[in-house]
Amino acid sequence: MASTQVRAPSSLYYRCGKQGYNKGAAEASQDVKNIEVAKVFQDIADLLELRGENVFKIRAYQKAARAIEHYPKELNAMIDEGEDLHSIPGVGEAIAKKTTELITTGKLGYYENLKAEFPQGITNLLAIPGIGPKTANKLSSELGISSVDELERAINDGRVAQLFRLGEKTADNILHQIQALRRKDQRIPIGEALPIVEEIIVALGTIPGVRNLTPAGSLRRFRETVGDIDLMGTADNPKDMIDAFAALPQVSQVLAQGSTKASVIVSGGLQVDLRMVEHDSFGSLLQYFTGNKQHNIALREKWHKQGLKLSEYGITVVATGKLEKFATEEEFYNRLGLQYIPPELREAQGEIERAEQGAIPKLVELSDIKGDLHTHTEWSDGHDSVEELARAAKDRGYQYIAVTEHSVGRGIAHGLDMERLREQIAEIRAVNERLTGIRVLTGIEVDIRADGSLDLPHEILSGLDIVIAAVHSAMNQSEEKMTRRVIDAIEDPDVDMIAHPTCRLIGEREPVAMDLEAVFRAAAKYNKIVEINAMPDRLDLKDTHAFRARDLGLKLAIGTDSHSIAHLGFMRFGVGVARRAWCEPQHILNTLPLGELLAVLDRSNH
Ligand code: DGT
Ligand code: CA
Ligand code: CA
Repeated sequence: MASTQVRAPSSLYYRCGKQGYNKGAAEASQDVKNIEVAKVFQDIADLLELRGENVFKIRAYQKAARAIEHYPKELNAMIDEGEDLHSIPGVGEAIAKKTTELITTGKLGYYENLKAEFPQGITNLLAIPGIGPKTANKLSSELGISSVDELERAINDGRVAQLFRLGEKTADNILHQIQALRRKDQRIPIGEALPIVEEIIVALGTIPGVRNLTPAGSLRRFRETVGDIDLMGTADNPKDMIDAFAALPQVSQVLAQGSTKASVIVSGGLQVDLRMVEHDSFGSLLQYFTGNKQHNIALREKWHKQGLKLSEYGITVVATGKLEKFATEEEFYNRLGLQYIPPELREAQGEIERAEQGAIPKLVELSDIKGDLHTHTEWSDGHDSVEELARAAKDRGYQYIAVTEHSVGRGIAHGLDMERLREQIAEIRAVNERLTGIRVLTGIEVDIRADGSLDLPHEILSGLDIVIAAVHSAMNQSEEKMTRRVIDAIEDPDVDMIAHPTCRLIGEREPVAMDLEAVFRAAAKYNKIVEINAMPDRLDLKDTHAFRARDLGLKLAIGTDSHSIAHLGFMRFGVGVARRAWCEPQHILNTLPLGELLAVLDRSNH
């Protein structure tokens, strides 16, 4: 596929641009991912809307698309295992049938026929966030645009601006979204990359004589997206490892293969580089390839002046030519008179100076986390029951978990109104009576309406253990309006925490226009918590924002926004963001034990 297409919905392989890699059609039947199925149903909904179809029919496809996109298990695996797709909420008879056709044949007849009714390429335009059927139709019929590239050209030469009433602004906004999509095309969110590399590590870990398999590079530093995966390891016989690596079933193309290193492309188009050294040199290797580049260059230049040469093999004393090897990174940093620097801090942002002073803090770790403050269950758009979630939280060693469904407000699937929230509170009480060793907190993720008011009244909010407020609609408001809107929520005495403050979706939706500094100052003034949302496609606050929030002394909490028990595992991505923001346990509220947490949440103390 040409890199000129942005998430071309007519194709199932939307992230192949960078390597120019394309799967053979014969593979399609085994490997249609949930996100790709969701895309097809979203397209169908868009095309039906374009055709002016009945709104319930359109909604059914939208709902199915959302449910499938967030479903914790791959549908192709479910079909292979003979599992019933009806068990997925929002998937009825007709959709299950279409899904099966799509996954087993790689094509959906209904979709192909529907597309044939419209100008070619219109779904390419609909795939751009912010372009609805009306706009797409106009661009297609009046300007003859059928691809993202053509659209970009038409924006740049002013034709798009001429077409719309709010010309310049609309055109600018579209361009912005195109650029965001392009970026996503080239970098993979960490949430997708980490499971891929973990699978590879498990597969290679069974080979005799292998040790130290560790991802390096941006993945180890927990950057929110990665350009490729750098995998390091040591082995008694490196050649065996390299051969096994190149022969993995995940590998679709071998780019290079030598005796100690190899580069491959795995399904989805991601490049993985493996490097092997001898056991006693692992520390230097890992340090060198963890980066980032600026961190390494700064170290190298500083110690070069002191007569040491740093490389992936070790440290050479220039005067004698002697190479010192390091089995661990700790020994490597200590040899330079430095405190160990955690990978998340290696961004050339002053960490080397701090390490010289012995002033690197002890960063928060996953094991410090005592509970999750942001989750959904089957009561709204989640997948599991309150009790299942509570048991899973207990299994993770948590002391508490807050159930925070969406409120009923517009645009959110199955939001709770007062009455259903009351029913849920009763169920949570019952679960708390049945279970020991875990406390389920009552809560809500209440919608902040466009005018800044909350979607549920004080009457019900005041009785909850935790009230999270968040924006889910009218995201195109002006900076001034959006800032005011969120600060209104912060000022509301019922609100404890602001969730995913910027509303961005990595590579898909730009952050809302908002004066984050003003929001932070309001949160500080009213002593409100700001979330680091750990969902890997959100990571919101992001690292630099969380750094600033911590600096301002704000209370931060890491929430997974889980929609199933599997998502509780997202916590590590939030911890990664917090570590990149130099957070220690004391900066993260949900490192507190239950009693202390409840004291902080007690609104009579605010
Ligand atoms: P990415 O893959 O774009 O997400 O970012 P990284 O940081 O993983 O970069 P990558 O894969 O190009 O290289 C991995 C690490 O190897 C990088 O963080 C530092 C090290 N490295 C790469 N090139 C150089 C270089 O020219 N000099 C030095 N000192 N280190 C380098
Ligand atoms: Ca990399
Ligand atoms: Ca690399």
